Amino acid sequence: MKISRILGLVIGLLLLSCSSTQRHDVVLNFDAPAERWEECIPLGNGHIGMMPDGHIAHETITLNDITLWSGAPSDDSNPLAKASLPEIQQLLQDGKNYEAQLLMYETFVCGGQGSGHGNGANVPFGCYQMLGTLSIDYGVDTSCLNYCRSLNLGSAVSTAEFDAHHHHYTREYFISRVDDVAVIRITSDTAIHLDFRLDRPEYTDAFRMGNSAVLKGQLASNVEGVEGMHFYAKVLQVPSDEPHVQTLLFASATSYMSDNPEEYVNETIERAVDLGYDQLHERHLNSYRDLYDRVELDINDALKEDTHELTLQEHWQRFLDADDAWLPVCYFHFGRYLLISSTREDLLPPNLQGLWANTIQTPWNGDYHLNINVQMNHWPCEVCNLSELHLPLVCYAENLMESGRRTANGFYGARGWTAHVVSNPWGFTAPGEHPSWGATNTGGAWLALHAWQHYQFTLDTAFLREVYPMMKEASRFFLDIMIEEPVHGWLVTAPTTSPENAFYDEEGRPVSVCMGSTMDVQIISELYDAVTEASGILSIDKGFSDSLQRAKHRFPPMQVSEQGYLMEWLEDYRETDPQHRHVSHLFGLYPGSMMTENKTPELMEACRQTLLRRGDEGTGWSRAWKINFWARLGDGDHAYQLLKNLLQPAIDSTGNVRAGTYPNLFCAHPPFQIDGNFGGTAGIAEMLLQSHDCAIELLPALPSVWKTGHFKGLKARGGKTVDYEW
Ligand code: FUC
Repeated sequence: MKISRILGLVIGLLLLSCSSTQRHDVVLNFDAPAERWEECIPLGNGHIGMMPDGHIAHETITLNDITLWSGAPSDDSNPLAKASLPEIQQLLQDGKNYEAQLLMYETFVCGGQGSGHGNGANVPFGCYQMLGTLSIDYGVDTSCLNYCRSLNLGSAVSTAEFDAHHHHYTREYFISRVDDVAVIRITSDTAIHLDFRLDRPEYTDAFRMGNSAVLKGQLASNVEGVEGMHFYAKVLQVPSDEPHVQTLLFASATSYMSDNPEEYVNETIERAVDLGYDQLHERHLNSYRDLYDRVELDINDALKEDTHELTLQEHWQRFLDADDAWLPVCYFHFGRYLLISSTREDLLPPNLQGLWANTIQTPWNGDYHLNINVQMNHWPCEVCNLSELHLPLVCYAENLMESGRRTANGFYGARGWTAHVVSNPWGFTAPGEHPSWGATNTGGAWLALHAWQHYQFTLDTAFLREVYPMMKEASRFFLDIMIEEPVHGWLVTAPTTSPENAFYDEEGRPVSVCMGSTMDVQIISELYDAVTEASGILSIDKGFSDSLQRAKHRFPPMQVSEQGYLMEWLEDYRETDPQHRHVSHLFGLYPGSMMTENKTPELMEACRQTLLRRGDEGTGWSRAWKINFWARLGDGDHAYQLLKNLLQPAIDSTGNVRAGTYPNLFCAHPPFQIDGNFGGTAGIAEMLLQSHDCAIELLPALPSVWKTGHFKGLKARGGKTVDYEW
C-alpha cells in the first residue's frame, strides 16, 4: 500500500470524529413541467412507481408495478447444444475458434425464441411493461406564474406549486413503502375540481367505478395453455368535504405477488383511507428515512450554501462550468433514493430501468441482464448502508437455481447451477438466442458473489449458512465443465466469451467464442475463494473446498500484453473494438478484489493501461464502471473525469441523445438504464472509502477539486460504519 494511503489511513483514524451536521435535504428543482418522460420526477416504493409530468391543466402520470411482466416459464432446452459440446470444445482446443463459433451459432443456443433479441413482449420470455397512465384534468388553463416542480430526496416527496387564476395551487406526490400506496394531494385557496382516468395501450379494461378509476387485465403468457399475469390497479379520489383539498390514492397488484390482486388493491386503499393523509405522510417519512438517513455526504460545503432556490439545471451548469460540488453530492444521494425507491425485500431487484418504464415493450425487455447490469444495480447496497436492499437480488438468484440446474445439466451435462446473460422473473437461465453475446455462462457465479459480499459487510453467519448451497452449486458447475487448455494444461471454461467483445483470428475473422476468457478466470477464482472461506467459517465441506483450491491452482494466470495492458483472452488477440463498453477483464479490479495494490502490485499498471486503451467514453453504465476502476487505482482525478463524463447532459444542444445523464438525473445508456445511476453512486463512495484490500482506506481516490467534506454512515467490510471529515 502506498505510503500516502497509509498516512491517509492514520490521519483518517485520528480524525474519525464527524461534527454533527444539521440536516440539509437535497432538493431537485425544475422551473417548468416536463416536456419529455426523462424530465419527469421518478417516485417509487420498490413495488409501485409513478412519474408525474407536472403539467398545469392536464397532467399525465406514468404508472408502474415492478412485477408486471408478460410471458411465462417455458422450456428453453435444446439437446443439440449438449450433443455438440464435445466437438465445440475440441475445436477450441485445436485453436479453431472460428469453426467452433460456426458450430455454436448452429447449436449452442436456447430452445425457442429466447429473449426475442430484446423484444420479448410477445414471446415466452416476455418483458417488463409499463402499467398504464393516470391522466388528470384540473380544470385550469395552462397559464400560470411562479411554477416550481421539485423532489426532496430527504423526504421522497415531490411537489408542484404555481399560481393560476390568482390562486395558489400545491400538488404533493409520494409513495409509501410501509403502506404500499401512492398519494397525490392537491391543495389550493379555492375549490378544486378535477377529473381523472386510467389508460393502458393493450390487454386491459379501463373503467370508472364511483370515485375510482380501475385498470384490470391479463397479459399474454405467449406459452400455449399457460395463464398470463393478471393485474389490477385503482386510483381512488378520496371523498372529502373540503373543496380546497383533493386526494388521490393509487395502488396496484399482480398475480405474481398476490393470489387476488383486486382484493389486495382494495384492502390497501381501504387501509390508506382509514389512516388518512397525515398518518400516511408520517408513516411514509418514517419508513423512508429509516433507510435514507443512514448516510450523509457533503463536499466543499455544497449543501450548506444557500442555494435551495436554484434549479437542478442551474446547479448542473455550475458543475460543468466550475466543478461545483452540489451536483455530485446530489447525484450520490439521488442514487440512494433510487435504490430505496426501486426495490424491496419481498419482491424483485431493480430491473434495467429500476421500476420506471413508459412503454409496453421496454428496451432489452427491461429484464435482468447478468453480465454487468443487474450486478451494477447493487453496487451501492453494502457501502451505502442499504444492505437489506441487496437481499432481493440474492433471493432472485436462489429462485433461478431450479432452472439453472436444468440448464447446467441440459446444455453442459454438469451438476450445480448456472445462468447466462439474460434472465427474467420466469427463471430463464439458458444461453441466449445468439452465442456472440449469449454464451457467457458466469451469470450465476457473479450473482453468488453478491451473496458473499453481503456476508463480508454484515458478518451474518446465519445468512451465510443459508446461501452457502447457492454459492457451492454455482462453483460446482465450473468444476464439471472446465477442460484442459492443451498448451499449458490450464483448467479453462469452454466455450465462453469475453462479454460482447470479439477479436480477429489469424485469418482476420471476427470471433467471440473462446476458452478461458480473463473475466471467467477472475469470477471463478473469486467464487472459489469465497466458497472456500465460507466453508471454513461454517466448518463444513472441507473436502469440497480443497477440490476448488486444487482446481484454482490450475487456472491461467493474469497475463500482461507486450503493449502493457491486461490480456482479455488467453492469447493477445487484437480486439474488434479496443474501446468496447465492457471492460470485463478488469472484473478483478472492480467489483472483484483479486487485483489490488497489496495482492498484485505487478498488475496495477496493466489495469491502468487497459483503462487508457478502453478510453473514457462508452455507454452510461460503462462510464460508471470506469469511475470505480479509477477509484480502485487510487486516481481520484481520473475517477472524477469519468464522473464528469457520466454527468454529461444526455441531450445535447441540438437535441440529440447521447450517453450521459438525462434532465431528471436518469442515466442514459441511451436509452434510460438505471445501472449507471447505481454504478455512479457506488463510484463516488469508492472514491471516499474502500475496504477490499486488507484495511479500511479513507479518501483512497479523492479528486483534487473536493477540498473539504464529510461523510457519515458509509460501511466497510466487517460490519464497520465509518464517519469521516476532511
Ligand atoms: C448488455 C450491454 C448493453 C446493454 C444491455 C442491457 O448487453 O452490453 O450495453 O446495457 O446489456
